[in-house]
Order: sequence, then structure tokens, then C-alpha cells
Amino acid sequence: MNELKNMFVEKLKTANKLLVFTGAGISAESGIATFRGEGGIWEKFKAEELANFNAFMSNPDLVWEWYQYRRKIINEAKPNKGHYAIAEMELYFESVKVSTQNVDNMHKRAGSKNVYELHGNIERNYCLKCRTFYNSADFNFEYNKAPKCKCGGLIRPDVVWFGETLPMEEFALSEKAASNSDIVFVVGTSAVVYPAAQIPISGKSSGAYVVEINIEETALTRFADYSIFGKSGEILPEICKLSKELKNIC
Ligand code: BJW
Ligand code: ZN
Repeated sequence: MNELKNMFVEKLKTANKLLVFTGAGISAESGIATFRGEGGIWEKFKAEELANFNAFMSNPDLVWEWYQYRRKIINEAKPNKGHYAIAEMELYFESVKVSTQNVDNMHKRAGSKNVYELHGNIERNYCLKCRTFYNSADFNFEYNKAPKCKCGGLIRPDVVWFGETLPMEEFALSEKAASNSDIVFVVGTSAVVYPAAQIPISGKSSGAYVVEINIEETALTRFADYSIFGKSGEILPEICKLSKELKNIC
């Protein structure tokens, strides 16, 4: 165990480029529920019922209400120590990129500069018919009625549902960052949803050292070079502090 820790410290000391790949668990300590597992939002709602296009077309108001409910929680939430630690790491490394499956904006709000949003952003919406974009903050959308565009088309959240393709550029840049990184941190994700879960694996195949931070074992654990079990809001600030010491930045 100590050998693994020593190896991690050595890797951190010499690393220049980092990719931090995140999932819902990093925002759990901000009070935003995860998708799966205990306390997950999908204990109450089935994923298939809500996060896919057919569900939206057959019951747009129900799916819309689910997003409005989550938007309210996200808007009232604040980034936590884990998000801030990632943003601070930019001071200690040549490059720190964040590839997130989350739609909650927390990394940008914490100050991270290079954020790739793989599954969209809950603040944005667009019209299915004419593709006009609508930011939730600029419109007083109803809570439980899916809104219509001025052209008459239905407005949907700009997020990636099951069966839909990920934004090509964000995915390609994440894959590139994974392959170019010295360390890929994988934080708070069950790593079961593809193709996003492919990103740390691509990093590993290109020689990156993969460090997982999670409260429990995941589908990624067997690929990780080093797993740290604990809350990301506690572990990431420790790694950030250690990085500062190792890089001799006072
Ligand atoms: C902590 C913590 C703390 C808690 N500290 N840790 C069969 C096999 C393989 C693939 C497929 C298959 N059948 C279908 C597919 C494809 C499908 C897929 O992967 N399905 C699997 C579930 C089986 N993928 C897709 O459909 C994707 N598109 C695609 O493949 O396109 C190609 C294609 C096109 C057309 C036809 C066919 C193929 C799209 C996937 C989109 C996922 N969208 C969602 C919703 C986004 C919008 C929204 O937010 O509403 O994205 S689903 C949901 O899961 C969300 C998340 O980003 C994503 C991942 O979840 P995440 O982040 O890992 O969260 P959790 O809850 O799972 O885990 C939380 C973790 O945190 C846990 O490990 C905890 O322990 C930990 N934790 N507290 C640290 N304090
Ligand atoms: Zn329209």
C-alpha cells in the first residue's frame, strides 16, 4: 500500500499535464444527488423513463419538470472543496484539463478554465424544430410544462440522453487530453456510461497514470494504477496541498 502511495507521490512530483475526469460524485458534497446507488436520483425515477428522447416526446411535461427540479437544486448549490481544489491545481501544473459528465456547471463556477462538458449543460435548452438556443436564466420557463419556441417547436434541455451522440469536439478534446496527460484523475463516477467511460481507459493505453478517487470500488477500479477511497471534497484538497509542496510553490 505504501509502495503504491510512494509511486503516486513520485508521479505527482514529475507530472506536467493532468486530466481530471469527473462524474456526479464530485458534486454530491454540494448537495446534488448522484444518479445511481444510495441517495441517487434514479432510486425514485427510472433512467429509461426520463433521460431519453422517446420519453421526452411521449411525456415532455414530466421530463421537463424533472429538469426544472434539478435546475433549482443546482442553482442553489455551490461548488465544494473538491471543485475548488481542481481549479487551484492549475497554479501548480503546466496544464490541467477537466472532462466532466456533469451538466451542473460547478467546475466553471469554481474557476476551472479548461472544461469539456461531455453530456451538455442543464442551463442551456434548444428548440427541436429551428435549433434556437434558450438559456434558462434568461427565460421564466414554467415549472411543469415543457415550453414552446416562437416557431411552435418543443424546447428541450441541451443535455445528452441515452442513445444520443456526445458533442464531437468535447469528446475528441477529452480523448486527446487523456492521451497527452501524465496523470488522469477519475473522480466520483461509476464509470458505467459509455463512451465517456472510455476516456480514462484511452489515457491508460497511452501511458497515463490513472488515479481513481471514489467512496467505493467502481467498474474502473481494476484499470486504475492507484485508488483512493474517500470523499472527493476531502481527498482532492489534500492532493492539491501536496502538489503545492512538491512543486515548491509558496
Ligand atoms: C463519490 C462521492 C463523493 C458519491 N466523493 N465519489 C450496453 C453496453 C454498453 C453501452 C451501452 C449499452 N447499451 C446502451 C449503451 C450506450 C449507453 C450506455 O453507456 N449505457 C450503459 C448505462 C449501459 N450510452 C449512451 O447511450 C451514450 N450515447 C451513445 O452511446 O451514443 C452512441 C449511439 C448513438 C445512437 C445509437 C446507439 C449508440 C449517451 C449517454 C448519455 C448519458 N446521459 C446521462 C444523463 C445526462 C443528462 C442529465 O444529467 O440529465 O448522463 S445518464 C447519467 O449517467 C448522466 C451521467 O453523466 C452519467 C454517468 O453517471 P456518473 O456521473 O458516473 O454518476 P453515478 O451516479 O453513476 O456515479 C456516482 C459515483 O460517485 C459513484 O461511483 C459513487 O460511489 C461516487 N460518489 N459520492 C467521491 N462524495
Ligand atoms: Zn423554434
